Amino acid sequence: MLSLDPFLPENPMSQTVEEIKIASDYLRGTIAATLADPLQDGFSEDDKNLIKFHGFYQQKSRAKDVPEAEKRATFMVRGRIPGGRLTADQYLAWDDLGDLYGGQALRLTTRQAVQLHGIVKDDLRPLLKAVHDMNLTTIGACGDVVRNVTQSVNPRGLSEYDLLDIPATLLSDHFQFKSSAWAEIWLGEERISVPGDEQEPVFGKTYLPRKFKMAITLAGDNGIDIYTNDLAFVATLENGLISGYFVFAGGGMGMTHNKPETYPRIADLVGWIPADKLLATAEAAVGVHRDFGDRNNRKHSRLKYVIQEQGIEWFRAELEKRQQFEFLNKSLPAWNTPNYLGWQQRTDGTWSLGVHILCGRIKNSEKGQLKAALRNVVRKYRPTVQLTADQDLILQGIKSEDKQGLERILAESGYAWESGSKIFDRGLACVSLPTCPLALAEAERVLDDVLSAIDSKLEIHGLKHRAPIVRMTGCPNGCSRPYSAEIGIVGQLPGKYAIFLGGTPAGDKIARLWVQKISLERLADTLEPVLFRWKTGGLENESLGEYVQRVGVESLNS
Ligand code: SRM
Ligand code: SF4
Repeated sequence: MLSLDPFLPENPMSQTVEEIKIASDYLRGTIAATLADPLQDGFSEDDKNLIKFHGFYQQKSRAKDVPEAEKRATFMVRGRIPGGRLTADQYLAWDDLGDLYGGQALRLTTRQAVQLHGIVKDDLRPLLKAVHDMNLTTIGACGDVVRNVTQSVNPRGLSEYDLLDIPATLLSDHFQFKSSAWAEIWLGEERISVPGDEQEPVFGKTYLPRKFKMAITLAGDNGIDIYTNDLAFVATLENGLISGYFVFAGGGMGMTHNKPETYPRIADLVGWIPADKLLATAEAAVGVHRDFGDRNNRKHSRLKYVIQEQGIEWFRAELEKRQQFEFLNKSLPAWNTPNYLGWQQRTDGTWSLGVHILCGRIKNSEKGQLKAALRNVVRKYRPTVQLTADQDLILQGIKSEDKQGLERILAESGYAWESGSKIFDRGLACVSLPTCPLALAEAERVLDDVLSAIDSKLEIHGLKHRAPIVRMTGCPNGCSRPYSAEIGIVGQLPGKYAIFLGGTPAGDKIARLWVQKISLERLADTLEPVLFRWKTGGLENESLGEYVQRVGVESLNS
């Protein structure tokens, strides 16, 4: 029976994740034993929680045409790629791994990482070792720890953006868990620590109550949606160096339908810190989550609930006590979300090409040979690659004389890598069906049709060039950040969606629930009157989201 109190575990008799972490001997559990057992295709219920810390999830096909008894456990593996920065060799290595283990596909994520799906148990070890060999890892890509650190992209090769590489990597490395369980299990390294004697300096034995997400950007650039993170650092510059950071905390998207005690939240500005206080502040914020996050109810355990309930003043004071200095007040510059798609010249004279990839899915299909084309391009022209928080990628450092050849390879692939219409540029959908176990409705597989349908309404009203940001998810967890989009379409039931309105292009406002249980086929028709009202009632250059914020979601029903 489901608990009526959303803050109580659904089955109080079951081993909680907290107990599993404590009993795991620093994330070892029985993972190694299961790996060695040829009769098991998947891990025990307890270990299913632990493998997330190692960077992968156990899944099962949700295809209706395969009988349940025939379904085998498969795995989704996620990389930890700070700032989504890859060398040409690292991109090619991921591409190889997609061919070898991941169903000939890669999936770029909304946090600048790569995921592979459909992995079988016996392939986990060679796969994770291969990720290690490319000088990356899967450590802490999932689980109750600090996840992949996102960083604003740098298509123009500007030196001020390059400055973010060091703090992004520093944060990522500093908060990577220290247990040698990963190296023992996946690389076969010998255990050097004595059981019972191991230390996890920042997290402790029970790690964090829940996931913790960090982002870093330059003041004025919110291309990575910093307000949706637990903690974000927004760098200010002086004399060509980072002088300090605005610190934001308490963002998060996840909610549950019809449970108002769960909600998406945008981060608050805590204050400004000098550059040398970065790690101390990050440790203090992670420490507050570790010590005050709700360990009894995982639906209530994110830092956003601590901050919402205790107040931002309390949080600021707690951080100041822990880091032993005070935040300063500075005025925050206005936000932009710079476009990275298409060609841009870099400061060193070379070029970047931002490639639009629908839902981040890189594969060869009837829509074109995208995977093969990107592989050929990277092999031939050796660009560095930066993954974006909008599931795209940027090829960087292309010589002028190579531009034509590169475009030819992409054109010959038959894949529409230049998004045909503005609504596709920032349109996102989460993975959803068939792999995500939490999906209630389609997202990625229908995004193309949904965006096209809304686009045709925009065309009727002469609004195509002002297309709003549309993001879709298969459930309310918010993996494509629908609640910071101008139009958020959130799965409720198979074929039925709630529509949230009022996020803004700057990404600093939260969208609010407008209507529920709208069928897939009626989404665009339902939105059309709102588009019309925006067109006729909006101020000059006012985006749809800003319009909704001004008039209020409720007024759209009258
Ligand atoms: Fe997410 C859980 C996919 C970004 C909030 N997310 C999941 C799982 C692992 C489902 C599960 O728990 O079994 C999904 C795996 C699907 C699959 O088959 O691949 C999943 N999340 C994704 C990705 C791949 C979506 C995508 O299409 O790109 C993103 C991977 C990011 C990465 O590289 O690390 C992804 N997830 C996000 C984001 C966006 C972000 O961080 O910028 C959010 C909202 C921000 C936030 O964390 O609040 C997000 N994912 C969630 C939640 C809700 C957490 C909550 O506080 O309630 C869940 C459910 C959970 O953790 O229990 C979830
Ligand atoms: Fe799965 Fe829901 Fe995340 Fe989509 S939003 S990937 S359906 S958990």
